[in-house]
Amino acid sequence: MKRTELSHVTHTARQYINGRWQTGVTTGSSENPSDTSEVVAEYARADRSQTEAAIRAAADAFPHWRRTTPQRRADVLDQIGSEILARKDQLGLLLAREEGKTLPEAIAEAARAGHIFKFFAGEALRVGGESMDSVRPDVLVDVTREPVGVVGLIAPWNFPLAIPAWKIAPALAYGNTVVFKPSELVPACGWALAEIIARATLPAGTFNLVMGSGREVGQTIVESPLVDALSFTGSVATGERVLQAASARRAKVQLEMGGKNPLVVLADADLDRAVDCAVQGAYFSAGQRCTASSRLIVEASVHDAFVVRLRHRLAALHIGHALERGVDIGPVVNGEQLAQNLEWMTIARDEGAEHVYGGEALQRATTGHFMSPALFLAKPQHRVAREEIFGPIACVLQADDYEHALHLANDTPFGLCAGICTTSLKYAMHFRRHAEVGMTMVNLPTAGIDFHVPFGGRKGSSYGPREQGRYAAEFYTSIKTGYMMA
Ligand code: UN1
Repeated sequence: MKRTELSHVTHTARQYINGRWQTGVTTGSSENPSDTSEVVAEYARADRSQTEAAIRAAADAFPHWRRTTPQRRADVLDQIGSEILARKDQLGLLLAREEGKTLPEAIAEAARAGHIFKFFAGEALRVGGESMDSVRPDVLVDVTREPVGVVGLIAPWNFPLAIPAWKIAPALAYGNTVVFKPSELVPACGWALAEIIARATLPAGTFNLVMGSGREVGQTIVESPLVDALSFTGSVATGERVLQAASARRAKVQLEMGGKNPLVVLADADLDRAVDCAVQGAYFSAGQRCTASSRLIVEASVHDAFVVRLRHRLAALHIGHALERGVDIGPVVNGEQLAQNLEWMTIARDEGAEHVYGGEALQRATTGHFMSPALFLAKPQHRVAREEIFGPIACVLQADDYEHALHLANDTPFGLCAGICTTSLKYAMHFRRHAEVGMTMVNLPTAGIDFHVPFGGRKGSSYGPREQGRYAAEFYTSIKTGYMMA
């Protein structure tokens, strides 16, 4: 294992409020899920009043930031993007230590965050509108976009750089001011991002970082009348609460929540490719992605061959310390998640799903939350085939034919993404049209998406306008229609 000095350092992560680094009311710590003896960060935790101070700072900064020129906003975002890209190895190392993603995956995520800032630097210069003739004589009509105001951004732990980036970058690009709360499991990643943003010399209050519990910090952001828009990525249960609170006070809201994404494998698929898609989509990042393919829906005639090959591939995967070279899957994020995953193993067995492989807690040289990837043969009504697990556990459902596979794919309360492996253009095209999801993938894993196109789902997975790409403007701006006598 390659060990550098940086791979052991404990960071002191402070909050960034109104242009100043601040300690919190309490402190917390984050640990390395690959080696729980290692403290990654001691971080400042806010209470309600410190969170309110950050919100007020953002509200005070808004009138100025909204009037900055697109060039100024583009320069700021470009600078942030450049610094992230220049430091992607270091940021990736921090991410791998704090979240447990393998180092190559973590570095790729850091790079993704940099590219997102660069993309929105360009978008800041391209905020356009429409102009048209009125239905009345001699009247002009135009449609313009304006920033929404203060946006509260609540991010999860599983993409601790990319998801904050795809919320913060468009928020700033379109002239909003930000209160950002990272997950308590990954405060150092949130702080590292904030440090880079702080160096871009934004006016005080334009960007604020507050850390702490969802119950105190998150709830204060969600309920504050000064927060005009809320973007949340996380669990369905929390998302529901955010939605209730936001709609009660009519704040604009965007939610990205769970998934139980299908990967359909048809009889005519390139089976090696299909197994690759399943391994990558279901198990990489320890299955801790809302885009994970946790339901593998396989046509009967290739079912057994697919399961044999997949089982073989799973047995060959290396599970271990996220910084170790050659490791395919790191630990799961914490002890609670591991216990929950192991509980799912019991649930699946008890309800009659057939256990094919894995699902054991693993011992390694360091004490970490390691588990082997698990595979079940399930029935559509099994909980293991219906509920989001957020771990390296997937199940195979057998389908009689394409129509049955499509029916199974859509038979879920979720609708984030859906994949199909086939060599038939007819089925690929039909699936793209009829899958009840926000994103479809043909002969590709369901997880691992591009940063410059819309991201989001339907049904129970998402609420509100899409994130990412040019569509991010729908959430981060408000439309104004202007009429003028010519
Ligand atoms: C990806 O699959 O590349 O929480 C991104 C998640 C998603 C992001 C997935 N919001 O897993």
